[in-house]
Amino acid sequence: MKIAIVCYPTFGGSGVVATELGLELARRGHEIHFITYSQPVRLALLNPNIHYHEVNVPEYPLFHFQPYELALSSKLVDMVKLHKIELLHVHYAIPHAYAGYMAKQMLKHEGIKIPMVTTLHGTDITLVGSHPFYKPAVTFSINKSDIVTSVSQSLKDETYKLFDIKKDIEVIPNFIEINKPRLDENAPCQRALMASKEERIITHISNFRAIKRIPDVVKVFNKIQKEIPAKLMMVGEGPEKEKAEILCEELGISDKVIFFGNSNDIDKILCYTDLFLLPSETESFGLAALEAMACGVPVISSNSGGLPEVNFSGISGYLSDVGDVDDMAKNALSILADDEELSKFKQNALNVAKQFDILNIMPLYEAIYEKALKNK
Ligand code: GMT
Repeated sequence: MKIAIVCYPTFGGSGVVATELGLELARRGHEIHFITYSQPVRLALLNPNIHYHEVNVPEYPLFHFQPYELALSSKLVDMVKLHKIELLHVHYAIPHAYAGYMAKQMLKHEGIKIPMVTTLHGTDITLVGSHPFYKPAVTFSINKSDIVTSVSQSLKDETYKLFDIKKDIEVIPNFIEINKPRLDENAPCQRALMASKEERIITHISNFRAIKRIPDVVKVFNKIQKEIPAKLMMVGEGPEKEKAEILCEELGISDKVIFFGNSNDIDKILCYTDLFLLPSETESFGLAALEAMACGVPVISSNSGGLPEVNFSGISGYLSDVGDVDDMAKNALSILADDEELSKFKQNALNVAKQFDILNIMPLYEAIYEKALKNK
């Protein structure tokens, strides 16, 4: 199949999922065209089936806001015609489903029928999309998609609750490539550089937005390090980062916390991690937790949104109510304080992650593409 993938090219989960999906489809022989405003961070153009087309938005001083949706829908029309693309798969409803719908309409006028699959990722529904300023356009473009998927049952339920959706939403969970080589053959895990032998290493990875409840990460770690020797790795950039640095200083734990900024070396950090913290206000899925589990790292998370569909409490880690830092710290210590318990949870985390292996999930996407093409 010839498929156009539209996504946000940044470090966010939706862009990562879209990129990994495209890479795997290309390995399976499909021709994949990424159409976005810059090259997705995890996209290596190493496969002849992978193409990248940049959406350029000319700056015009008259405009207060440059019309990205217009440029994207025009680019989609041009690329569909030029490369004979058969299907659009847009990730994140805003504004991609809307731009995709416009492209479909323009192409229809030229006698070209192309189906559109829209994948809902989370904040496009929960935080941003349900805002009254966007809601009519988001509702419309979801209803006008040929097939709609969501990354968890929780997000599907939420979408029906918040919008007047007339379409079936198919749940296709996010995935991970379990068997990919995670470390360089010549560069083994560098745990010794980060912490001493008796210290436990705890990691948080996110875009440091308020929804991630960054102060809870620091507070949970603070409680842990009072009981056992430990270090905290904070990976990512975002508006809450400075606040977290200040909180670490106030708590007198700055020497035990390392702020990495954004990193493309997530696997290198996860290889020496003992426990992952994700206390978010909500997560439609929690891809970061799955990435940790795939490296055999148990997860302490909140129980909101789709997190219980990924992190199985008492097995791959524990779930607590949002904001309950005492419970999170207690659960973390119950895993970390005992070597045997820790290795049991590590093994379990990996076993749960295997359920989300790309090889299990990819046929679900291929099946919906075939369905969309058949019904076009
Ligand atoms: O919240 C983020 O970290 C970014 C956000 C995005 O839009 O890329 O992530 C959302 O999509 C991910 C991939 O499907 C999910 O794993 C995240 O849980 C989801 N974030 C939220 O729902 C807050």
